[in-house]
Amino acid sequence: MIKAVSFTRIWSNQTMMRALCFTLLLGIAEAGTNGQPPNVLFLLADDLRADLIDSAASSAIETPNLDELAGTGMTFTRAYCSYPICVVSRAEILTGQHGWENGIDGTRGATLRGDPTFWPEAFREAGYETFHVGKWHVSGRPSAYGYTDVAGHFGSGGAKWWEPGQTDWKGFPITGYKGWIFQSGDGKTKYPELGIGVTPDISKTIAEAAIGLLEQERSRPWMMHVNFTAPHDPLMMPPGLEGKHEVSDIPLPADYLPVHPFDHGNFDGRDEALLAWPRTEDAVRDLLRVYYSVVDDLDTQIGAILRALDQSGQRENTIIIFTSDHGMACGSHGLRGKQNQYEHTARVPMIIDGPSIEPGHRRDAMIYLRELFPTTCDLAGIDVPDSVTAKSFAPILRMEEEAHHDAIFGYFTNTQRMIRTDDDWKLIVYPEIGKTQLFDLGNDPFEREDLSESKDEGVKKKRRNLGDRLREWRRQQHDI
Ligand SMILES: [Ca+2]
Repeated sequence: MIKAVSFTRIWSNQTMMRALCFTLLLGIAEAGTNGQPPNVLFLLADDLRADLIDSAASSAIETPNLDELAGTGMTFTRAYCSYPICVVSRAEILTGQHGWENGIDGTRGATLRGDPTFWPEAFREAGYETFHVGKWHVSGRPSAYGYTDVAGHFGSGGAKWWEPGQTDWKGFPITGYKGWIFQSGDGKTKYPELGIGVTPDISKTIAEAAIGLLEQERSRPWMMHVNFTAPHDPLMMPPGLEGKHEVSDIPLPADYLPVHPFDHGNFDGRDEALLAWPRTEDAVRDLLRVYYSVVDDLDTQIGAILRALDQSGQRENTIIIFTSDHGMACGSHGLRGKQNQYEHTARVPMIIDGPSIEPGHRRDAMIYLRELFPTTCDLAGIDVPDSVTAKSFAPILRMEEEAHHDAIFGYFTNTQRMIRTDDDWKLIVYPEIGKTQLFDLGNDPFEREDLSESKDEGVKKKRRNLGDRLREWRRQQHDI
């Protein structure tokens, strides 16, 4: 238990100091159970496809702990990221703003614009303790974003910690998380003994850090962000799961293709280089075998965190959110990586459990990840900061409303723009190559048939309508 001990020690020293001098009175509405403000436990996966955790929609794997959470909470079947890479998506989550508002947008720049209030900052200002655990993938340190304490902080450790010869499960040189290590929140203390880069048991390490925090007595409400690295590459087989999935048992995705039919704007990207072209059936099955195993382990570790929350006696008064920063192709549409607008990547898993949330409901209201920030403020009775432009979907959680948006918009660099409408149609444009795709998601949920050249009058009208709406949105965003 060396890991748990070291994280607990880091945490304890910082928190004891703060507890001694902290006398802020809570200005929070009575939004939780017994008049107590609710805690917020935010569990964020990394590159996790939404279709893997939804047992009600016949998932390819079993995720008993997340299924249990879905049973007590609410599942959103049409939750979306705005921009399918880690940094931009996480910046949207933390600011409650679109990337073109906060400046971390992957198209026009990567410098934070304005002075937005960050998600944990809003809760800290309201009297919460706010914890960061796990992957840190925005600039600076968590303390600059409103986190009062850090445990199990996994971030870039600099060139010193890069070890040549590190490989993924297949023996290929790793290209992601080079030299990342666990460290203290201020980065001054490093823990290379816990592993350099992504390790086979990293989800367990992160979960243990979160559990260490949950086991602490505290007198104030808290928000905890637990950012896993799973199932981001490099994929490593978690201990004990080596034989769980056999390549021959893995079905190919319904949208499998050996090669994407055109350059969608990221053919030369790092993610696409992780799997040889063409993507053979066996290579995709083998990739999915280890990807599924990493998700199995993620589910187990989330189960451990939820058991610790149960044992702490705080479950009843905690809002629990499980989601991912975006999805992943893993062989779907001939792609390996994110950086695309298909459902397997743009859509994210989303389960929300908590006080006053009706158990076991599935909602098809269309929501964005960045809307979690104002939604949790709403649920906790905290004023939404002025800088937040995203719209709370708390009325959906409270069963007061059915619909939230009638269209969702996505983007990636200058190469992809997308609109997905409430009536299940999607238009993707690739401005730099003059290409358009149109999908009837109601009849073609796996986006296998591009209808953009259809002669059917109804379909042509749909294409014009979606094209007009997407252009109008782009004009509003000063994108064209
Ligand atoms: Ca990611």
